[in-house]
Amino acid sequence: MSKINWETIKEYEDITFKYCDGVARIAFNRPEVRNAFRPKTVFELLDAFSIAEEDRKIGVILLTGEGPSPKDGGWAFCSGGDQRVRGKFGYEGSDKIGRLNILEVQRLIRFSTKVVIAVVNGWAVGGGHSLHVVCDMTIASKEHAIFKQTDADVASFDGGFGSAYLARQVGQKRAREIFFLGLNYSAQEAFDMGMANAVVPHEELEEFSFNWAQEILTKSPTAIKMLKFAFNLIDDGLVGQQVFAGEATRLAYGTDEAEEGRNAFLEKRKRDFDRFR
Ligand code: S0N
Repeated sequence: MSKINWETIKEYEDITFKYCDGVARIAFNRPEVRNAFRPKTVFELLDAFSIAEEDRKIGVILLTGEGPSPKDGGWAFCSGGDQRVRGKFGYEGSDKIGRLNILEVQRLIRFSTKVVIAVVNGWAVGGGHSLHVVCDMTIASKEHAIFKQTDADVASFDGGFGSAYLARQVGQKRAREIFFLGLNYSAQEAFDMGMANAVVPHEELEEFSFNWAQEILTKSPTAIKMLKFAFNLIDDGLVGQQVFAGEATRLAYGTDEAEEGRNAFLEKRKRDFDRFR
């Protein structure tokens, strides 16, 4: 039972979205299917992540799964795409349009100005495994976290962030093993491989993650954001450069030099940058 006084930010059907002291908690809420996602789940995630991104009170986002399953008591972070609604062209909602919109969630996490921590409270499988990979950090339940990449079992393949960043984290050979064999890995094995930051007794998982978030919140938000984008930059190519450069431009706007450029234009006078040389 969580000792944190979470308050609901917004009600959804497939996820929960809560807040406490600068921290947002977004959780899959389909424990009966090991927190598999369908298009509706993903639309709700996109909404919640967008709200969290715009909310200045929030500095850290915890991504986790509700549980245990009412059916059998099993725990899950996320078991990937809901195979029951997978059609010929992606995952289908009530409109019957095939989508793979979880990739948009991956991008929101990757390019979020907030730190996103995967709190892996159970199975992290398939597209759920990819989500933990794309998060900034991963904290795993000692008893219940199991990492497994089943994409190739179900003729699916995350050839993007879920495999490329994984290889950055655990090395090429290990990443290929994880995808090619689809074995189960414990929290400790994930930690030893470098894809989990901490292994924590299940009872303490949420409080531990919340405390890490609180520590991050004591740091300079600008420094944390610039560090996140600097870590991303080398792997994100021109998009990484664009994100980093955009933030650098915003910082530069704070200088007297930038004000001179803007004011000279607005005052219709000749700009004078001499004193900044
Ligand atoms: C998670 C597993 C290992 C848990 O096993 P366990 O504990 O034995 O439980 P089960 O009895 O198997 O499951 C309990 C109930 O939950 C249902 N269920 C579980 N997972 C799913 C699922 N993904 N979809 C639908 N239902 C699910 C079970 O059917 C069972 O229901 P009942 O009680 O009614 O029988 C085990 O369940 C397992 O292996 N699950 C499947 C994992 C899987 O293969 N997921 C899909 C992997 N692929 C993707 O996610 C790719 C999609 C994707 O997002 C993507 C695609 C392209 C590019 C990028 C990505 C990306 O990865 O993001």
